[in-house]
Amino acid sequence: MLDYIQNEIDDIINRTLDRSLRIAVTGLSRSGKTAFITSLMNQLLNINQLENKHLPLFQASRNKSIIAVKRIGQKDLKIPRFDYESNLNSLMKTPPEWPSSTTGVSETRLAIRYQRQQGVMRHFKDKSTLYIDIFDYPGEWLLDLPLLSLSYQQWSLQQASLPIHYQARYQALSTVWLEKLKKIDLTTAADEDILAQIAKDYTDFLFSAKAEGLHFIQPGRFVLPGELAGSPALQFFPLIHLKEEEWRKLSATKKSGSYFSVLTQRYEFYRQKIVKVFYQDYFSTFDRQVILADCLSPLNHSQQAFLDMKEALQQLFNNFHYGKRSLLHRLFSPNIDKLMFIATKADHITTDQLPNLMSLMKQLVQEGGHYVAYEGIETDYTAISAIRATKQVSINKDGQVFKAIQGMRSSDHKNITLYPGSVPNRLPNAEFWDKQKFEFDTFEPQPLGEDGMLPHLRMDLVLQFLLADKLD
Ligand SMILES: Nc1nc2c(ncn2[C@@H]2O[C@H](COP(=O)(O)OP(=O)(O)OP(=O)(O)O)[C@@H](O)[C@H]2O)c(=O)[nH]1
Ligand SMILES: [Mg+2]
Repeated sequence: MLDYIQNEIDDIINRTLDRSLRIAVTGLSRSGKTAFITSLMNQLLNINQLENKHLPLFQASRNKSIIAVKRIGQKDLKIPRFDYESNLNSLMKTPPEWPSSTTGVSETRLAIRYQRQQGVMRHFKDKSTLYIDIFDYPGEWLLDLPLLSLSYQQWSLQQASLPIHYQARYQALSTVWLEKLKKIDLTTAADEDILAQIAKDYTDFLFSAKAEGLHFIQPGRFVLPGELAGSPALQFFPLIHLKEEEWRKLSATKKSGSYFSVLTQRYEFYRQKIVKVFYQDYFSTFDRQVILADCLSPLNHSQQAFLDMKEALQQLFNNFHYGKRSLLHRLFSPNIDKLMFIATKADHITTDQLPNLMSLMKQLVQEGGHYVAYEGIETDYTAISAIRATKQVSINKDGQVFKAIQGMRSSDHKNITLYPGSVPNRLPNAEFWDKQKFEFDTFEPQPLGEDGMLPHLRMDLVLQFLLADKLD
């Protein structure tokens, strides 16, 4: 009888101790979100492998307090499962391949069964479960958040006055749709076919901007429409040729069924029914957030690419700051207590350059005073590689020892050794690209270890930051 009561008590306590955590993984397209989620799951699911020495900086791994980790059914049945298995299969191919770029939303839920370490409850030798929910989505959709605070006119004017380094490239790419747009009289009755045609040309323009590595692809769904492909919701475009005076006139005499009124309606529909709903569903209820940024690829590419990334990141920080007056806060009041800025793909540099990379990331975040808005939230900065593609090696050249990286180059499947150069610890100016060479190739991911674990760099630091206090 006493046993029974004890079990009952334990049960009640355990249930009340169960916790859940929704983690938002935020980052521009190609910043490494899918690789990050795949690695995070892989590290946790294999945490109890014998001789696991992969996560020395994660306390729960060190003291072996995690009993088991399982992937369990997610709460929202409408959303596809995060395709962990297929990502792992790609990584296990010979030669290994990176998981594909994400085309829609997916979700995963992990249950971490662990032995409590601290607090009054430890006397009950209780075990608890921490549930973590993570979802993945295409980075392109993130930059749509600003649309929520912009009217059709404001958005069009903004598109017409993008930063100067965009202007030239946009103009080169954008003539076809714009020429067609200029020919239509916006006060006349809208022809669906013509709208569909111009929207297609506009979408082609966005695709070429994307192919050039530009980040300001708005609206994001145009290049990754999912189930909305071909729908009128995605058949509008910014009226960048109109002056303010023309906007005033058109708005005053808005004729129902005219091009102007149909386009305005579609923009509003996109804003309210697509962008807002996406943020409501996925970003309003998370508890902790990581913001991933690939600072190295643009550094490798050109000053142009670096400026573009900086611009897009600033937009992201504007959207995701938590000041009371921020758009995100006003609309959804998310309540997060921890935030980590993560420079990804750090296996592209030698480990002595990691402090510089972190410092560069910090500068990107803090420029413009964005960090003030994170006050009250525990914030940290780090540099990681979710899935390592290179090894760190030392080279002896004429008696001198140099650090270098070694990996299988994707383009020709050759094992190469190189010194990529030093990472600037401050935001670089044009001189950096003139004088200093910073170089790396794209590498194939390293094969999985025999223990089934993905090789990584400092994922344990991230796990410690995100989960440690919930597993105490
Ligand atoms: N060397 C190295 N490359 C990485 C790492 N993580 C990601 N990459 C590279 O970056 C590419 C993009 O990574 P993803 O994880 O697909 O990026 P994403 O943010 O999910 O991109 P979208 O789904 O397009 O938004 C990969 O295909 C790899 O080439 C890493 O840890 N090391
Ligand atoms: Mg992805």
